[in-house]
Amino acid sequence: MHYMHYSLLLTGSLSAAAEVHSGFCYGSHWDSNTPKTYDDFKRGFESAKAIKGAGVTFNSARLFSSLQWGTTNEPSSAFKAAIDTGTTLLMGIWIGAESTPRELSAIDKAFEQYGEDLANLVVGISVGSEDIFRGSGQCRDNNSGKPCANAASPDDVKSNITLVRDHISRAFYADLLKDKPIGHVDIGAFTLNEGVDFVGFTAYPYWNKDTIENALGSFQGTMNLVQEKAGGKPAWIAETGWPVSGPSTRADANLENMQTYWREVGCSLFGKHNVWWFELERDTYHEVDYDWGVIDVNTRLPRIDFSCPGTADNGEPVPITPPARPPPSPPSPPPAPAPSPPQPPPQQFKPPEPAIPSPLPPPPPPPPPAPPAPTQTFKPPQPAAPAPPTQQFSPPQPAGPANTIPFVAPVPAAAATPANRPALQGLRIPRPAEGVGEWRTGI
Ligand SMILES: *[C@@H]1O[C@H](CO)[C@@H](O)[C@H](O)[C@H]1NC(C)=O
Ligand SMILES: CC(=O)N[C@H]1CO[C@H](CO)[C@@H](O)[C@@H]1O
Repeated sequence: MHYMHYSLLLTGSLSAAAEVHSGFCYGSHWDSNTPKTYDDFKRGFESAKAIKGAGVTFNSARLFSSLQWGTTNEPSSAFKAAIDTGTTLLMGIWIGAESTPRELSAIDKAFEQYGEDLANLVVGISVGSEDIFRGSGQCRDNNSGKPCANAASPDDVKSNITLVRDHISRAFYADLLKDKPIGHVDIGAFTLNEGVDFVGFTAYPYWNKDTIENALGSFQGTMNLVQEKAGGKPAWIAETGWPVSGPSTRADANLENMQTYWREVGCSLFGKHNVWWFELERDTYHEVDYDWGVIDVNTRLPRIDFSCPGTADNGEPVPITPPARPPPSPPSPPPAPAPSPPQPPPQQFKPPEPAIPSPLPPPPPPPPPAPPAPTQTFKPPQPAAPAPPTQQFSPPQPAGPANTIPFVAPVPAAAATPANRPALQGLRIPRPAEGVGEWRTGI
């Protein structure tokens, strides 16, 4: 389609319009009490860039929100981390009657601080994420008949887009963003193609309860549907992935399938389409025990072999270096309650994807409700799946001086985080295995 300037990408002589973006989705918090800090984003962006062997550099980030989690209208610390690591951004605006104005205010502040440095990284701006799906009967019927939270009608989304366009066109940074596409991300079946410059979609054969054998066909079915509905507008893959753990139906959440999905679906897309994979490491989505991270958030080791057969990138795949774990910090007091916290992005209850045209038989009736998810058990790093014979895959190296990819030590909080949040400096992600707090958002 429109993004076939692959060879240009590899020679490094590309215009912005021709560039294809590859990266991951990044939530704004670890749990509702623990915002991601500048260091967290920076470490994530650096880890993503260290992934080799897939023929592309994973140097793009999709953000669901432009707000720093837990603040009223402070810009996300991801912006500075993106500038410092050269990471492009699919910026997100979490929409709602209250949250849209706050997001815009945070974006104003961000451009006040970073101006062109930030604008140069912006690939596009998504106004909303899966809101139309959450406003649909599909979501309600799959949520025990209760309306899904954070829902919007197509008209709501359109008027939010209009609001955002008007705001930006009158802002002091209007010129910096004048060529940046504004669009919306939703589940394929709820594609919005009015008032948008691009169509972002999420596609999850796992939620569609497809077997891994049918996952590629299912994904392609969704993409074809979206491209048809997009009517020539660019269609961007804003989220796709396969979980390593979580409830299993015919769609099994396990390591082997995560690997297969990367190799069959991911490798068929990288460098040809804009893709933001879900996700680099487990963050906000823990209502139940799902883990979609291609890197283990505990050990920071890669779970899968990232190499794609036959890529133009013949370099030896380099394993991601696990950074030294920060020293345990003393228990921190919970952050001061933010005045009316922003809407809970992004991954909440998510029923199976609505059916899409597909050659597959309909899924069997949903299984009976599962018992409460057990506390997550710590999983030791798993060996990566064997690489194809033509490509070398080096096993992950232990952290240490011999590492090939330097881990940049966290910068002092003063450089990046609001001065009023020293308590969060060095805060580690609470994990049930360590008996630190509850691994639930409560939202
Ligand atoms: C934006 O969408 C929300 C729903 O998410 C809606 O309540 C609000 O009215 C919309 N704002 C505008 C300006 O249309
Ligand atoms: C009414 C409705 O759309 N319900 C959907 C809930 O999810 C299942 C898949 O598990 C669909 O088959 C139903 O159509």
